[in-house]
Amino acid sequence: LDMELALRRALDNNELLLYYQPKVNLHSGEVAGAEALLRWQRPGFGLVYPAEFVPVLEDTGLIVRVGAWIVDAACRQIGAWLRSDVGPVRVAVNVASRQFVEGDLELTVRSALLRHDVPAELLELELTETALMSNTERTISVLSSLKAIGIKVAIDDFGTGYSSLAYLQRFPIDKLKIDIAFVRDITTNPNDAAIAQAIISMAHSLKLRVIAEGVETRAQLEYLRRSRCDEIQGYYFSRPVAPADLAELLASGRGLP
Ligand code: G
Ligand code: G
Ligand code: MN
Ligand code: NA
Repeated sequence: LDMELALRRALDNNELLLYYQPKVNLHSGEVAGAEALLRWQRPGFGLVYPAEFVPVLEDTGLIVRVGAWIVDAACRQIGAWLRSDVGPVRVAVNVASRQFVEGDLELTVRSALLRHDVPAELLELELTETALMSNTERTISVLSSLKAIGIKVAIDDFGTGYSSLAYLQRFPIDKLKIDIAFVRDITTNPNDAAIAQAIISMAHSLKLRVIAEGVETRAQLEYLRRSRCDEIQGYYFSRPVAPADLAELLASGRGLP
């Protein structure tokens, strides 16, 4: 309850902020965009990570208001970069199931793009398989409208839910994000490697792009590159960083060695 009250205040007091973790294209070695990740600068507690409070946001329904703030903050950042030396950066935002059902996600996204004068192509939404499956009709309808204006859609934590790729094909999606669970031991566990490779090849057959998350080592990266994975994200290249640090990284032109 304390946490819920504190979170209600957090939004009004500007205590929430977004960090950005770069995604790298495995074919070109260049930064392909970034994922926005929520942080809470909680007075007296320091920087608090989402594992500690996103579940509370979801359980209380606060995620709908906070989620709208996240979309707006991400678009504001995209716009600021776009009109600076940094240039266009595609940013992925995590969206929770309740945002599709209780909030007007389509209006939220459209107004944020308009307000910050940002092309839809620079915004990507990440949603989990579970979110996709929990309110199928409503979710498909919202995603279709957003896709029609140019928004990209990725399925997060892929492989941990219960959807088949054949079923997923019915949804307007562009990309699959292989869950960290299959990446962690990809070079040592043949089962994980087989699952990752199956996801990559089936995704490509369905004309979807594939990104692997949680890449921490050169060996994992090379394995994924040999498996024709399109992008990676993980501590090996960069942790999630503050906006100024991402801008600096982009300005340096740093890519994969
Ligand atoms: O940044 P970190 O690795 O601690 O994130 C942990 C979890 O919190 C991830 O599953 C991530 O999807 C979730 N998360 C982070 N930022 C957001 C956000 O902006 N919205 C939602 N719904 N979840 C988020
Ligand atoms: O939205 P999603 O569940 O994909 O959130 C990504 C989460 O994974 C974030 O909490 C982020 O901090 C975390 N993460 C990103 N890269 C790595 C990594 O290389 N290793 C580990 N263990 N976690 C990572
Ligand atoms: Mn994500
Ligand atoms: Na994920």
